Amino acid sequence: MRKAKKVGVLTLLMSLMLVTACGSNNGATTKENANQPDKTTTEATVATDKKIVFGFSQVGAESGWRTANTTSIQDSAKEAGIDLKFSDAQQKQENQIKALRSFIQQKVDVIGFSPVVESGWDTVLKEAKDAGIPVILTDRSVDSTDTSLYVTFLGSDFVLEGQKAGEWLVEEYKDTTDQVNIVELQGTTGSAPAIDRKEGFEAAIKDHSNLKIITSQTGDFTRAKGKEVMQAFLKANKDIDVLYAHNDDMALGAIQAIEAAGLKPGVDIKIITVDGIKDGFQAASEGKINFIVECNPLFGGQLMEAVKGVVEGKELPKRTVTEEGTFTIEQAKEALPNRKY
Ligand code: GYE
Repeated sequence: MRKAKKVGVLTLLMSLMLVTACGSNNGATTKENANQPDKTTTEATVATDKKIVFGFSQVGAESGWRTANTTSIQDSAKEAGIDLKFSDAQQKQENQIKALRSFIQQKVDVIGFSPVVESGWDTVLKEAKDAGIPVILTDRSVDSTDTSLYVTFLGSDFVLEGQKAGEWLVEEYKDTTDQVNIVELQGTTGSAPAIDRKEGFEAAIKDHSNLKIITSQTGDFTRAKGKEVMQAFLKANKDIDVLYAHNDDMALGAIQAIEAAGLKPGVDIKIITVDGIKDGFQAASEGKINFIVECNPLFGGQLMEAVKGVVEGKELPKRTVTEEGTFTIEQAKEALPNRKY
């Protein structure tokens, strides 16, 4: 089972690397041969060949996952020879709407964005549609009932991630009927990963009445907030057994609060997280995080393929789910040296 999952992740990584390798090679060839007379035509073709202009609105830089995602998108655009107009919304929907409107005004070829929250996109998406600009959703989706407002959605299955987290917990406590007190650090309020990771987790533990979420609050996917909210949790509750954090960064902040309170993360309080950034793996290999559900941000290559596909008029699947695994402390130790993000 795990082996199969690992193979899936490996295949994905290898295909991403392949896309990367092909892209950089092409660029190098054009430059290297620039002085050779028989390449003049190549140069002329490159010069007149209109580059695809891709406007992308990113959520922000709130987490290690996000910065890895941004790097992947920027590097892949360069490798694919796509002109990327990148805009950082600093976790604010109004900034994203402004960015999308500006892309429409600039008449970019394709718009991409990772919606900070699920709701409230219909108007601006209709504006893009009326302007004839196709929209690709990445990472997070929208709750619009009109799916014609975007061409394709590329990203993880967040409900499944929450479910994997909950299933580990059920297994971990299968031999006890004592109450297990869980505290939950949610992601950004109203965001798809916060909503879905909560839903999947709750569904997985619902038949085990001793597994109880005693308190749940947003930590906005950041370390600082994760620390602050965990401090408040620890003040209000003397008996916390488990922390379920919707991402590594919040858990890493919470670990500082737990240690400051004189408790041992991973032992006195078991910790489950989502993402699988290097710092998370580091904490897991030190035994401070007990279980990581992977969420892969390295889909820049796939995204650029989709951008090109849309421009070429190819039919794209409405939904592409990124493949992901899970890691216990032992598995995290083994995988840490080869983590790519
Ligand atoms: O888990 C979190 C980031 O949308 C999957 O956003 C993404 C989430 C990721 O801030 O770390």
